[in-house]
Amino acid sequence: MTSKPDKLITLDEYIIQAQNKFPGATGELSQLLRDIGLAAKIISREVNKAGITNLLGSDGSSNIHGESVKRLDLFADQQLISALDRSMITCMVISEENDGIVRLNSEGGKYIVYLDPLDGSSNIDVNVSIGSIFSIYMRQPRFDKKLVEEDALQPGTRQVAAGYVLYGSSTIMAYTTGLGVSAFTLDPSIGEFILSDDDFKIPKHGNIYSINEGSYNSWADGLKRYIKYCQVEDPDTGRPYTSRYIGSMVADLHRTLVKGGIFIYPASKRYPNGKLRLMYECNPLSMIIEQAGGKAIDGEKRIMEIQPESIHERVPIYIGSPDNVSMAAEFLAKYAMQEA
Ligand code: AHM
Ligand code: MG
Repeated sequence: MTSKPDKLITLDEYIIQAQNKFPGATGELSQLLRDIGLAAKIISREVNKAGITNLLGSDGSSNIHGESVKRLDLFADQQLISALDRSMITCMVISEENDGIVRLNSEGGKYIVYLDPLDGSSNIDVNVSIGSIFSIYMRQPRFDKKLVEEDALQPGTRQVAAGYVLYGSSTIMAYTTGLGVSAFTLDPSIGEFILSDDDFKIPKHGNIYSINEGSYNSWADGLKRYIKYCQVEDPDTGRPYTSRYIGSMVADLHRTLVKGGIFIYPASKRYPNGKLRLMYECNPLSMIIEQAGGKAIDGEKRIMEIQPESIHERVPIYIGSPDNVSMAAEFLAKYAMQEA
């Protein structure tokens, strides 16, 4: 469910208009969002021509001109980090592509940004949708004024903004600053993101479930039974549901936002804590989904209330339409009690 704008507004205009509603705003968060928008346009351009410029290759390979090329995910990482570095507002970046924290030139900058520069990397080589994810926190004041990794270990409820860019059949950027979700579509002919949906809302219930069923045998009993419930025929509740799984979280989440349903990446034998990362995959997409009226839990607890212990930690996730997520949680709770 979306709310279509009645006139053409670019991402930059929209961000400035939103900022003007808060007279005391410094404009720094607006600048940060515009920096991410600019990097997204550059990444989108490279994603679209990746096949011809050899960006699909590994680090150290050469393109047809004999120039050395970077992998697309490293390229995306560099574009986003240098865009954030230029405006001197962000003090620290944590990215899936870097083991430790990345200190930027502006040590005094007031924002900390988490990035998954190019999510869905296994889909890069097969021309399937991929995405970038970002999550923004304020730096908390410290008595010694030093900048340390612990400054970044804040629960998702403290995010001041979060969003994603989906490089699909068109490039879409969606973000929230805690006042609903806005989405923009890139018009490549003018190189601008144009507001396509203001105040995005997820359907309360959806008929699609999304999970990698290859790990079925090692799931919790409650999850096995919930997925069977999704598959049982019951026309009154729209079952059997449809199964859809792209393998790029951003793409699976965008579909869930538009059409409703549930996306799950559970704990399994291979991934005892789930595969997806709390800080730069689950928290930002949970903020988007909650702002759109949905729910995101780890099976029991709200994802955004988890106190992180490390910057790259993983967490199981059940996310999507509120009715679907609540139903999945009921199955998990009921059969966990029976297993205990
Ligand atoms: P990545 O960050 O290495 O790309 O991994 C994250 C991706 C998600 O986008 C997606 O939901 C998941 O991995 C798919 O994993 P699997 O192939 O195990 O189903
Ligand atoms: Mg990822």
